[in-house]
Amino acid sequence: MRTQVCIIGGGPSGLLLSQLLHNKGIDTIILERKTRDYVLSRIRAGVLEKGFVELMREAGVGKRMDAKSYIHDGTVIAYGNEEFRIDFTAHTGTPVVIYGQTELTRDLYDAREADGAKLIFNTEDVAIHDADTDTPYVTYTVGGQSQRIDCDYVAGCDGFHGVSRQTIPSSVRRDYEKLYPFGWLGVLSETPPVHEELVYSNSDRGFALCSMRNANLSRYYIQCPLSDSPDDWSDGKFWDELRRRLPDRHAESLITGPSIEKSIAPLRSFVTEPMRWGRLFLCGDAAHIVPPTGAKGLNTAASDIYYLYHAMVAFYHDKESEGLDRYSEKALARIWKAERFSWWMTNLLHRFPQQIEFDLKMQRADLEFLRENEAAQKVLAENYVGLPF
Ligand code: RFL
Ligand code: PHB
Repeated sequence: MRTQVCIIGGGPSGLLLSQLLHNKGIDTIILERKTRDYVLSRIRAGVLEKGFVELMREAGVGKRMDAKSYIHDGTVIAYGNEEFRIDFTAHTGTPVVIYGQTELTRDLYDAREADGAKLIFNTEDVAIHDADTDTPYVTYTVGGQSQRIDCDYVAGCDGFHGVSRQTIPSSVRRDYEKLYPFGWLGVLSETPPVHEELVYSNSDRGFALCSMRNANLSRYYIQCPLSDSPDDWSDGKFWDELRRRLPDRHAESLITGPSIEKSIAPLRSFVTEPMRWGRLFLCGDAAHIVPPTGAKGLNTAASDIYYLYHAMVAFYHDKESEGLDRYSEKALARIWKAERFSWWMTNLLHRFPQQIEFDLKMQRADLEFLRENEAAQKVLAENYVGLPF
């Protein structure tokens, strides 16, 4: 088989790139290790930046998102029993959009399938060959049969555990990583959200986040030890712990119900450089991970896709290769700023095992400064709604 761009990974990054390129007459094949249902069962992001929303619209897949999403003009930050609000729209003119990654991925699959896209599921042993030459190709196995795809370019959109990043020789690649000494236990429940906006809470017992997908679907998270498993947390134990980590007024109005999903995610900051090796381009989680505290993961994937899509269109339509040559540099410049913001939000809001009294005083001073200082709130708002592409 032959295609112009072989895309490894059928998550949001791979699907969005494929859809955008297809609209510009550029042919792609997507190889996905799992099934569509499996990809759609992963509950992940919920907050979209304007840039992501605009890219979905540009891809022609914004209709359901525009009808079903919620606009949030601000967020609540709590510490102990105190709370304050940061008004994104007042500070930046831009709100954020609440629309689940599951829904967005479903929209992209529906659009790709309606266009007859070449989407190959259950692929095994995917390997990228000769990416540093002009004739790269990808091999894989499906249903016991070995296959080969020749292509102009490979887009590595296969997430943190994929093969694309590993294809870049260690003599070329440099990884930067920070692991945090806790995870997030997430619960999805068919209950009305405790508040109309997200609540990020720093409590003595650890971090908690109240988020949502719609008027009757709530998403809650609490910081937990990495050694915990979801089985250690009955629904009752989770709700009790969440209540204890929220200001009284939210704890009292929290409506609980059975969980419909419960999982633990470790927290990590990670960046690999460069994001391009020859004809291989890394996008999204394949190249970088942020701790979810700033809601940046999926949104950083969107800026990668934006740069790569425009670079590929310039190359195929106008024989202009500068965008491809500068892809890694441009993508990384934005990524590092999102890394900084996510790291800062994580430090501001979590309890760390090694924290001494002094560190706690610093955290509290940081929160009080943010509460009182308009300029500090503006900085948070600008980062939260997304820096320009
Ligand atoms: P994905 O979604 O991991 O998709 C990669 C796909 O590649 C496939 N794959 C392979 N396919 C073929 N061959 C191989 N060898 C392969 N290896 C892997 C996988 O099966 C998968 O389908 O990466 P992508 O597309 O780059 O998307 C990234 C986002 O999923 C991720 O950044 C966000 O979910 C992060 N994130 C959040 N981001 C936000 O912007 N806002 C949020 O509010 C937000 N909340 C979150 C989050 C992530 C979380 N977890 C669980 C890590 C909340 C949580 C709890
Ligand atoms: C979510 O709704 O899943 C969510 C929202 C905000 C975050 C992280 C996750 O910072």
